[in-house]
Amino acid sequence: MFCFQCQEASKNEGCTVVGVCGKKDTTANLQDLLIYVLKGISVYGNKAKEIGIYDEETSLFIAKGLFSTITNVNFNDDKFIEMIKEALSYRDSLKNKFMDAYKAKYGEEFSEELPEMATWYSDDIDEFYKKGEEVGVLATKDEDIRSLRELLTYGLKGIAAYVEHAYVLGEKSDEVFSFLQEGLAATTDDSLSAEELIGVILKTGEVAVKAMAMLDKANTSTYGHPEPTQVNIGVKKRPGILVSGHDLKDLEELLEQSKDKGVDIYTHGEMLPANTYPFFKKYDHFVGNYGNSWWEQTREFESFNGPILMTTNCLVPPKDSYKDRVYTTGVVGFPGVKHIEDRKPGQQKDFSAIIEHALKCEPPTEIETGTITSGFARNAVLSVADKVVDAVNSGAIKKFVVMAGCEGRHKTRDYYKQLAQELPQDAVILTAGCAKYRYNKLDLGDIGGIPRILDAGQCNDSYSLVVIAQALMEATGVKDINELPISYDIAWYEQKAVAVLLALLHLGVKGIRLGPTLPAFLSPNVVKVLVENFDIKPIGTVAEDLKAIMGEE
Ligand code: FS2
Ligand code: SF4
Repeated sequence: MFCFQCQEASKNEGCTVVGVCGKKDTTANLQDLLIYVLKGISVYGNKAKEIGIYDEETSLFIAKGLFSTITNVNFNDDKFIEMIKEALSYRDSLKNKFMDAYKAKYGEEFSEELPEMATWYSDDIDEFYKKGEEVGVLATKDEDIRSLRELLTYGLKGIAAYVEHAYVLGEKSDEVFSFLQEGLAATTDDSLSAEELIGVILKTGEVAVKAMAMLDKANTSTYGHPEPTQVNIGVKKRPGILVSGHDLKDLEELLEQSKDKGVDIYTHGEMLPANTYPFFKKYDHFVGNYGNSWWEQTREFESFNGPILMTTNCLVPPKDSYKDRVYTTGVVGFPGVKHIEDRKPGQQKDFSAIIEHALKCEPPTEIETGTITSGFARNAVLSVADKVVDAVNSGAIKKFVVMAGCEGRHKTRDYYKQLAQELPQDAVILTAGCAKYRYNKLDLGDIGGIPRILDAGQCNDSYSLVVIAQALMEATGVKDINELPISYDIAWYEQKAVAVLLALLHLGVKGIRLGPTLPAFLSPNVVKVLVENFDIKPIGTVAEDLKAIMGEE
């Protein structure tokens, strides 16, 4: 195996024996083979589109396939074997449609030479494992082309997750779906120069903004606009079910099926912002958030005492002490962990097993009490836009610091807590994603009623931060996004953060600080391009960065 797609890649170079995330080498190789076949489908998909053939089911399959290979989503070899088989069948059916249409249109057989991923086939599982070893990241020998191809692929994985979430709520875009195939096909094209690949990567940022806007629309049109909310972090006396991940539809169906059953529902990690949606507030048994970000689950799932529903990333390989209480659903999977099947058309998923399980469990052990504030998504912030603009104009707010992104295990991430603590009283933190758990329980006060930590929601809600920046531009008459009093100090971990980063670059944002380390998949030359064109920089010390952020260097 060789994997370097996340921030915790071993030695910031790559995992080669087993993933720091717990991914086995066999799983990594099967994931590589799945990506390889998805690229093969995309080679045909791209060509088919040119002659007017588009298949939504195949597009959705590609999105789910990409999503399932994001860090901490699926650890189950059997699932990847099943998906590789399905992928080969999708590829061949699309190929046949394309070949027939081509012949009908041009009166001759299609005879262009195609890359191997468009033609390779096997139904032998041993061969899957073997082939997976050959077709991973290191198959591209040139370090810079490899870096660009992977940067592109990881951006596409992030977009795929947004697309899948939006699709479940009835929002879709042929343009975004098609771009997943265009981007994947570009990674197979040996004739593309580094400059041309960079062009596709920047377009990925543009499509990421569209995908994020689509997901925002899906969420807010289904569940209403998040409202500023004090979310309870203590526990109640009844048995509970803990819901983690990002999938709001799963939460909705679980809440509906569990009402009046004698159980309470709590959020964990990235599900916290669900507590701020008007739609979910109507459930009396939806009682708050338990614990912190994803990596603390090994301790917090233990003390929760009840069953846990993992709707998406981040799953940490569960300890035996609570493994029987973990349920996965959707694209998530782990060997030996119970999986709740997908919904059938027109029906809900069946959460009865997890509800019955909860009733046999002790209530959660309290680990903290009080509340945390969330719900400052775009609508809530824009509803106090006058107040915010006045505070900026009067100098009461000198700086907004976007500290969005991911959390992770590394001790170096204490940087974000310290920076939050040491930011001067006239700085406001804008956040989204699980990165906030480093500092969202600190009391940083407010500026004239505006909290100094504005939490827009999940990493999936980063679009809110874009809308807030654009609204500030409009209100202050600033023409260049970089003239706004906003500084970006992004924490990254997995591939959705890569999509968000590319979105920010597309919007022209310069001077982003990225930490706790720069991605292992960026070669020195690619870093150079990002520094020269976008002034991207790694985080420094808290003291240095504070000065620079506040414009005191
Ligand atoms: Fe956090 Fe993990 Fe949200 Fe990422 S829960 S790092 O995959 O999705 O951000
Ligand atoms: Fe390593 Fe991250 Fe890949 Fe897991 S996802 S194998 S931790 S680089």
